[in-house]
Amino acid sequence: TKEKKILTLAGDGIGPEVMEQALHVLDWVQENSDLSFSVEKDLVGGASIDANGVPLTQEVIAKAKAADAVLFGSVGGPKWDKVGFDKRPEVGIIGLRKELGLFANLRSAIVFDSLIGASTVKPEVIQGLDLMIVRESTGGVYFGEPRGIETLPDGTRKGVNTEVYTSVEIERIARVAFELARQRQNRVCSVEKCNVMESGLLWKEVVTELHQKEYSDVELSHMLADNCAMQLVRNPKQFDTILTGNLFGDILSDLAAMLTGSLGMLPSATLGSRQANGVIPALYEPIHGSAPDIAGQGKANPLAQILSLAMMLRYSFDQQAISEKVVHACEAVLNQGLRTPDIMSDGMKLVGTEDMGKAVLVELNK
Ligand code: NAD
Ligand code: K
Ligand code: MN
Repeated sequence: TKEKKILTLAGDGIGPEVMEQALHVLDWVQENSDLSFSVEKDLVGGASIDANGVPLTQEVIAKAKAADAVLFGSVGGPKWDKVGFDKRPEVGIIGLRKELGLFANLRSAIVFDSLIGASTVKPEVIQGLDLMIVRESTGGVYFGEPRGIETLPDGTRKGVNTEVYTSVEIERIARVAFELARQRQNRVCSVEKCNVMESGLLWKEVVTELHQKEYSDVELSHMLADNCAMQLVRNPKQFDTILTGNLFGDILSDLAAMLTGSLGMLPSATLGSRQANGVIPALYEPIHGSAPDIAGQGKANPLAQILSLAMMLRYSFDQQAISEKVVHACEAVLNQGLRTPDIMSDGMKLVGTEDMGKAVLVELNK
């Protein structure tokens, strides 16, 4: 099979520590399948500021565009707090999203049986949970015009933001959700507030039309965003794939993440539109940041980074079986009672980043 190009950008803080473990897993995948990868490593964020003076170089942008997928770590840290707003490490990830046109943010909430106690929600409500939120992330009220703060003639001040979605933006994100659902349980729940917002009305119309035209094999339902928030807490297992806009997706995906109770366990992906060469630009990263408070101590949880790699295998390279094998290996080490400090509980065995990564490899080799 054709060699796939992967660009890895580990970034700052715990980024390189957890990336190292993910790369061991990637080596294993290469040795134990007919897949072959060329892996290129480069700098982003604070690490790039230190080496190149900017958080994201043109060279890295070009490499990312030429890659089949980007595996990203995390950027940021107190060391770079004093650089200008437009030069801060976080521009590394924001710039990549913009340059690659990554408009679809995918966040999954998976609950592993052995970590059920880490959630504040009753075990029976979340046991076996596996849901995916597809959030539009380059449009909506965070970007709509007009925006700003103005002072009216009578001295009253007014803050304005505008929710804007075009049919083109809605259709392309809906497409991502439908395609994804086909690789999952084939169910999409589209979430808006069409009862009070015209943009929501258009959203529902466009999603319904696209569904009828091209995706009628997928089960589609609609839900108002406030009800969705309630349902996510009441009975999250009713959902497979949730499709929603930027604002509601921001809030609902944080809510869904906390159903699982552990930041160090959660992977994510951001995707763009299929290019002329057939490649869908994609960046995979853990949802957690660079965790400066524990960086350099060898105790970061590498599982979110490894699970981000599993997402890459599934959604960029269509390798469901190997992807599941990696997820199951992570599950198995948790079942053995191995825990990094962030997920530690009574009676479990405390391990560091390195040992957690090694244990995953031992499982994979079984
Ligand atoms: P954070 O996710 O880095 O850390 C929050 C808390 O969770 C910390 O106590 C940290 O120790 C812990 N934690 C996070 N990941 C962990 C892991 N894998 N294992 C064990 N514990 C873990 O969020 P923050 O503290 O708000 O931000 C720190 C820096 O990261 C900031 O500069 C922020 O801008 C950046 N950040 C970057 C990204 C990204 O690269 N996409 C995302 C979020 C935050
Ligand atoms: K990250
Ligand atoms: Mn948010």
